[in-house]
Amino acid sequence: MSRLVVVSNRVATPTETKGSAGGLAVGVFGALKDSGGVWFGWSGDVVSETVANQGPKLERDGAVTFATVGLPKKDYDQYYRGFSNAMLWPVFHYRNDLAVYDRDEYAGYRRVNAWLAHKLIKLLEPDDIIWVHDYHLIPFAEALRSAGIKNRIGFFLHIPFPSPQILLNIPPHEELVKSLCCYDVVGFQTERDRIAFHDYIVRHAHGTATPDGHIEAFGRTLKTSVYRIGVFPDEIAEQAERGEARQDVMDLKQSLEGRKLIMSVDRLDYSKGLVERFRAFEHFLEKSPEWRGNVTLVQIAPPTRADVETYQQIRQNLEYEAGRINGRYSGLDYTPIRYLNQRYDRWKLMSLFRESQVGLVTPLRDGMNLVAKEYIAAQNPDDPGVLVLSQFAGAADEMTGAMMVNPHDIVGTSEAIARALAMPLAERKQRYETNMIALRKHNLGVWRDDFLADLRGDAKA
Ligand code: ADQ
Repeated sequence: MSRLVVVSNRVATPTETKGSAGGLAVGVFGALKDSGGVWFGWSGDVVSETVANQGPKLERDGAVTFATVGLPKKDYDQYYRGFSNAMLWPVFHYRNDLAVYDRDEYAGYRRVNAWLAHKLIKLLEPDDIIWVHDYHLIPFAEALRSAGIKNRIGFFLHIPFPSPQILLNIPPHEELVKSLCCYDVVGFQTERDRIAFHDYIVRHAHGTATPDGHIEAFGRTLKTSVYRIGVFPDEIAEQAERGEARQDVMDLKQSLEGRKLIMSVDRLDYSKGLVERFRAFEHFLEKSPEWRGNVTLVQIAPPTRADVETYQQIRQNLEYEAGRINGRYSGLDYTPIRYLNQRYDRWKLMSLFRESQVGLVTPLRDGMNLVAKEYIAAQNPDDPGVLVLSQFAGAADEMTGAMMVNPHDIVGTSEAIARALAMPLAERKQRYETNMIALRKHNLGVWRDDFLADLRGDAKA
């Protein structure tokens, strides 16, 4: 079997891949271990030019080499904070209003992609297959191709692909799509993302796209497909059950004093619909006085990208909203929203999911949303909680047993919370079973193996 080379903006450390990190790191590491290979990308450190220009730092773990590089401040600002997170992220999440375009940042984005590609070339072998992840690295294959690299290269987009009318807001949209066409396989989370890409190819790039995903454009042919990212549900169930008896979880239970628990866990990001969620919970308390004092929303939201201005604003808005709602409905011994800006160990999150009666996952737009899937997998099959899920999360296509909401509809979401809290056991079990069938069908291993089979299989053709 040819070696696998994974390229992602951030590389999980060897310790993280041993289980404390999210499932994704564990899933990708599993594939690397099977075939042997390299995981290449940014270390997460901002370093001096001199340090950055040294070769990648190599750490070995069995057949897997972790190869990381630091980024100089200017590159971090232009490639990561700038074009990736102040332009691509908002537009791909349909938030043109928050996008900031700067030509220099875009040039920096391309320059860093080319620089990273050249660092990787020294580690490549002729029959390696290369799997590139996410929006930070769209031009990566193009840079490798211009250096004469002929290996099979695949790309997986973890976030939504916007419809063409939205994408056109990015001034260099054509260059970006042309760069994507330098891959051999391009994978999306959902069918609607793939169709949006096909639409652009046909309407704006004078290319062709067949329904089975064969694309011809910009003088290249490639395959597109949908690979739904998932979780390992049995592992999560086990973690959740084991954690139940641990002290932190017992303490939380005790502090609830018999109140029902609604759980929400997200990175602190404007795409996650947190303000709308808080308002829906407020509306629910307003309309259901019998629940005041009897239900607590725990919102866990660790800050991310704190040096991007829009992220500072969302943080302020949320603090204001949480304070306002708590001011309105708290009692001497009751706080309706517990809002926590921290990261937690995975087992703790899974156990909290298991303790709760409702999982409230209401992004305004999300590529997939793994929290929704983790929530289901963590439930006690004999007494499962209810997932209230945004129709705009990629996970909504599969989690058909969830109560679906439009997160912009504050009243609708508040009604769904009320229904979820009152739902009889038989209906909860039925919805849980429906979701579990889907979770097992498309677990994380299936996502990874299907993608790699397409990348490798095409290589045989
Ligand atoms: P994210 O936007 O980060 O991922 P999500 O899919 O929900 O969103 O994954 C977040 C992960 O981080 C989950 O595994 C969650 O448990 C974990 N996490 C969140 N808050 C945490 C906390 N406080 N402490 C510890 N862990 C925490 C992007 C896309 C998604 C897509 C994924 C994977 O935006 O749409 O589903 O990639 O493709």
